[in-house]
Amino acid sequence: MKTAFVTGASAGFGAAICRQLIADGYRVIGGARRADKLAQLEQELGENFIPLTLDVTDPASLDAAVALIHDSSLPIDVLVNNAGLALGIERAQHADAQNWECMIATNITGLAMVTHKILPGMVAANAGLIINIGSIAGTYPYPGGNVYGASKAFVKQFSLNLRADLAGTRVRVTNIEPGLCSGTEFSMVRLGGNHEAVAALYKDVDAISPQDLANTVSWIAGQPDHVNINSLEIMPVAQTYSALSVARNL
Ligand code: NDP
Ligand code: 8X3
Repeated sequence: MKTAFVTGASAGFGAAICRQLIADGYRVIGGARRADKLAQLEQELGENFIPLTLDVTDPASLDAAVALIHDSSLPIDVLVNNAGLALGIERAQHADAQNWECMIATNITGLAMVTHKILPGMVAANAGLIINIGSIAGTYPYPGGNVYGASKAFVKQFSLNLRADLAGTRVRVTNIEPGLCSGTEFSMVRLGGNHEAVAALYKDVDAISPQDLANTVSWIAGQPDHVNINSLEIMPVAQTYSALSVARNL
């Protein structure tokens, strides 16, 4: 049985990915800070779900989690670097510095350090797949995207650079770049629990669902060993590009 390690398993995409990978026949180690949410998922998914309390921004927590994984003698076949968040939608000049620090610590440092811990085992086994959850925000700028979008641009380039470093190995790396998705806690976290603003964001929009994203992960993980999906951008049909803005009489 193959083992997957999914970060950010307690909600949203991460929980849906855990459900899907278990349905696909994987044993899944699910990491997140909220142990109660992970315990609920364990109740639902049974013995093939292994909950792991983990704060990717805390080196001691990460060390302890990786020690548990090593002690369990479960080689990680698939790592899904999903834990991440956006905080705030203010323009840069009005943004909260602590929000920026938290996004950098989680989306950049956390993702890089989880990878740093897991990658050597994959290279030693000459097998494995890392799926990073980036965002369209790493490609397309928008007002208020500032550090969040930049953190996802890091994920995009880090994924490509990993591919370069892994030349000559059979370890695979994919960056998934989703657009607007409903049914997760993402916007509630970003907008500080403002239910009205969250409802307005998703009003009358057929957005991507966590299951759509889990299906995408499942498809990537199901590719033959010689196939690497470098990147995959996925938006709802309802979302598309718009013209650049022009300010007049500046
Ligand atoms: P959710 O808020 O629903 O889930 C985020 C998950 O990350 C939670 O399980 C949370 O668990 C976990 N997490 C946050 N901080 C940490 C941390 N320090 N250590 C460990 N786990 C952490 O959001 P989504 O499911 O929507 O987002 C998942 C990923 O997808 C993120 O990287 C996000 O940027 C990306 N994304 C989301 C889109 C969307 O529209 N929803 C679109 C594009 C990308 P806990 O709080 O228990 O630690
Ligand atoms: C989440 C998608 O467009 O809200 O990463 O930044 S977006």
